[in-house]
Amino acid sequence: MMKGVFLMLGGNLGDVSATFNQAIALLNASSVRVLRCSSHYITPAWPDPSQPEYLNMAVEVEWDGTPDELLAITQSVEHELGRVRSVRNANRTLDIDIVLFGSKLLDTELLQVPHPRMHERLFVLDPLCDLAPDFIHPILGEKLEVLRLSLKNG
Ligand code: A4P
Ligand code: MG
Repeated sequence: MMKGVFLMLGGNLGDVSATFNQAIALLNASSVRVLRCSSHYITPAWPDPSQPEYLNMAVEVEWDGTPDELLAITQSVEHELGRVRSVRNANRTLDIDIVLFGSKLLDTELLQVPHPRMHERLFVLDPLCDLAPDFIHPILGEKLEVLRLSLKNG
């Protein structure tokens, strides 16, 4: 079983908190097991803060398959919960990103892991540090909590 797999959930349309609960139920009903959940964070929309605020949360999952198989499941959950893909950074009911897959590095057409922008985003690092502040970023070689504090303190 693969541990240290972290997903980032985000959304800014509809009742996002309810959508998160449904997403967790759908993941658990598939072959993904949700182990731990962060708090919910209300965050300004990036890059355009005039858009509706987001709710973000991180979850740690246990997963026995490949990263591509996990992506297929997270995308089907997004789809089932009303996500319509349009332009990049469009408002959405639910986005699920695979932010970390243990210490694995992936850079394919389908999947970049660690998520290439995770260390620039408090809306990712705040929830993630609820769960794994001491996890070492596999490229940057720093603890997530150190990355979070340096971003927060500019
Ligand atoms: N993809 C590549 N790597 C990954 C990964 N690690 N996890 C590919 C998931 N997917 C990955 O994603 C487009 C393609 O990225 C997928 O087909 C997959 O093969 P998408 O979910 O359709 O599009 P997107 O989410 O609009 O694009 P992207 O690049 O994921 O956007 P970001 O950078 O994740 O930003 N503001 C706040 N406050 N909170 C947010 O959560 N999220 C975004 C999305 C913008 N602003 C936000 C938030
Ligand atoms: Mg996405």
